[in-house]
Amino acid sequence: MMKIEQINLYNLSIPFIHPFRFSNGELLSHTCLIVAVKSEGITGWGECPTFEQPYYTYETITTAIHILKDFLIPKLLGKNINSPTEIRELLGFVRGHNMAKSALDCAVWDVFAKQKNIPLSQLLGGVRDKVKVGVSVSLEKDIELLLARVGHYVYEGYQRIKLKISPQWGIKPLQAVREKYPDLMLMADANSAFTLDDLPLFQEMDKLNLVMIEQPLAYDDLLDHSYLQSSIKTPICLDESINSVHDTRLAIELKSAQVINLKISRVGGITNALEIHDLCQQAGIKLWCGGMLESGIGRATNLHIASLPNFVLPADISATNRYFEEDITNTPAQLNCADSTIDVPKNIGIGVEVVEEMIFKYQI
Ligand code: OSB
Ligand code: MG
Repeated sequence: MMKIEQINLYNLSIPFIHPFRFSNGELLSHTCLIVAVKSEGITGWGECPTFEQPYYTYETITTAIHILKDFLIPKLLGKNINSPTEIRELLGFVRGHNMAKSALDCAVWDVFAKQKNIPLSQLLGGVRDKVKVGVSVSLEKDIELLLARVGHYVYEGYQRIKLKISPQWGIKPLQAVREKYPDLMLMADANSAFTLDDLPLFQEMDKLNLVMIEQPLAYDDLLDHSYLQSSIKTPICLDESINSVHDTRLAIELKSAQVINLKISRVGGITNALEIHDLCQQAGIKLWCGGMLESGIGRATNLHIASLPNFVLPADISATNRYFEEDITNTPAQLNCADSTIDVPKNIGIGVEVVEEMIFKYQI
């Protein structure tokens, strides 16, 4: 039982070490919203990792501030909550805006874990203390630069590499990396840049022994993905197309994918993520935890959910130094290079302490 006494909202912009390019745009810094939910001396933290532009989902920093300030936060202030699972219901009067909702949902889950004096992973039913991870490699100006970047990450110990792909480059980057690393766990993420007309390209990709092809077709499609999955043997993974439990049920029924990249923020919070997790486990759909280039707060939350049993493929959760010069928490995430894992934080709640000076340093 908790009373939501106060909610603080911060807008941060943390510069990336390298710009992050994908089929839809380029990001120079991680602009995000951080929420702090306060209850009886405990502070819970959550991150809304939407971009400034509607290039991934329709949400932007500006819409998220609007929805949080004018609708979601007023609904929660002063409320008594018996279980963190009540947040989804309470915020259900707003349609969509999953990333705005997710920040509050995660912060309340953090408060409950801290009240119970246990790590969030334990509250969620996690079964492992470290998580297999890989790295998502941004589009580069040419193949040589891409190979250098991939070489750097492989040298650091990442055992799974995800390449962003685009119509401009086609299959060439994948072929180049596959040629140099015949046994690497390699996968592609198209961020919806292709259509079914590109079937011949995907049939070529099918020969490269990829772990999966992520979101090849439209961001709101499930049907064409089903056709594509029936035409190639490489597993298709859905990212942008899965925003709810309902989307997940449709994808299972339509056989649109064999794998889902589950992001807490994209599905509107932990309660939805848990339900999707269980649904996929029953249906034989494999999961892995995706990333939104989060700060140390969102990344910590992701590590906890990725400790659940059906997260069976390497996560897009990389070490802090893959993104930023420094972490806004006291515990930068580090790669265990021997087995390409990152430890799930062991302390209570999200298990990392937010450094207040860092919040002010990066606040805009
Ligand atoms: O499509 O998975 C994606 C980052 C921002 C938006 C969308 C995606 C990504 C990534 C990066 O691939 C994953 C990460 O390292 O956080
Ligand atoms: Mg993706």
